[in-house]
Amino acid sequence: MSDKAAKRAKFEHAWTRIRDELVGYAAGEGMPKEAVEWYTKSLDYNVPGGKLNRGMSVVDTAEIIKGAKLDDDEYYKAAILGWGVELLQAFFLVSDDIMDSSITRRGQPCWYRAPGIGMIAINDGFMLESAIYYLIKKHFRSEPYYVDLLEIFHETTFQTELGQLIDLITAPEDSVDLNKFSLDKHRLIVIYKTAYYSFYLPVALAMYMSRVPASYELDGKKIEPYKVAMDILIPLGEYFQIQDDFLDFSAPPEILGKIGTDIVDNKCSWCINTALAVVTPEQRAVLDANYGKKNEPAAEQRVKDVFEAVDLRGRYAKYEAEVYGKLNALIAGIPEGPQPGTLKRAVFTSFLEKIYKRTK
Ligand code: DMA
Ligand code: MG
Ligand code: MG
Ligand code: MG
Repeated sequence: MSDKAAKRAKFEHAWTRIRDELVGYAAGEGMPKEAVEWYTKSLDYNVPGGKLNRGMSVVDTAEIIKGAKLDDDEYYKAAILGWGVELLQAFFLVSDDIMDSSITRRGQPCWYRAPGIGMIAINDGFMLESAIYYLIKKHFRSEPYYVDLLEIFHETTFQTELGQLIDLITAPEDSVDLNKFSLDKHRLIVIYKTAYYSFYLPVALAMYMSRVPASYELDGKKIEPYKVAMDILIPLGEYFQIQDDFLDFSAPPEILGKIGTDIVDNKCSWCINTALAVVTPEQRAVLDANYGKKNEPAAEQRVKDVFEAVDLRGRYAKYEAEVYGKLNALIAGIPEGPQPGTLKRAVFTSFLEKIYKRTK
């Protein structure tokens, strides 16, 4: 087994324990067998099947900050926070797929489309979120940073929901107006809907757990490590969502695990914004007439043809090479010393390497 596969297996093993704690709670409350089985099925279906970048970044960050292997207790604590991020993600995805009318996720039907589920999926989403706070209370209640954990989960949840709101109201179902899109609007949407919870949250959780203080001195300079982390993780998250937008258009669903819906859903995505900046008047007319059209596969195909004609793939490759250089330069500028318990550049390079040139 490769090092990477072993790490993933260890993290997945922690999930079986966490899942049993959650199911045990529902059973211990005297819930009927059917309810316990329903919750178990929802947890199994929605939480563990993804790439686990977010969750494993909590463990990786804690280890990098410590500068040594985590002991068993430290590992399990970091894994609980990591799976907390994955639970939050599962909650967002279950609801996102309903709101985006998506078909598949992680190579299987979206939860609300799975047999016998339907709109009960909304409550299942809430129960995925509530699991986070059950776990944190159980395992971190007596830690001095308990309130920090609660606050960061709550704040990033609120930020993500604001992001989802602007994502959705910028994409009305019944009125397509491409003049309303811009890369500035896109940046605001993706920072709120993706960057805070996917990038800042995992790293900040590991920093709290590792007792990284709000500020410290390095070579006579005052460092505010949470701010330093935010300043690099937000652009990293923006890059990640641009990848998501590009893959929505370009990736084969059998590799991506989901069928793209951005064109049909009238989304203010990186693809449409990038195309709008370079199209001819004729191509623009095609986009105006065919973007955001439901149940019209031919219309979606015409939009895709324009995306190909303006070489969106080449433009994306150029963007990715450039942003990779810029992010590495930003990371190189992060002040770091040898002291354990302080921020290290490897936290960010490790995260960047997880996503660079991803195809799913
Ligand atoms: C993802 O936006 C944001 C959240 C908070 C789930 P999206 O709809 O582009 O995600 P996906 O492409 O995975 O449906
Ligand atoms: Mg979606
Ligand atoms: Mg969405
Ligand atoms: Mg997407």
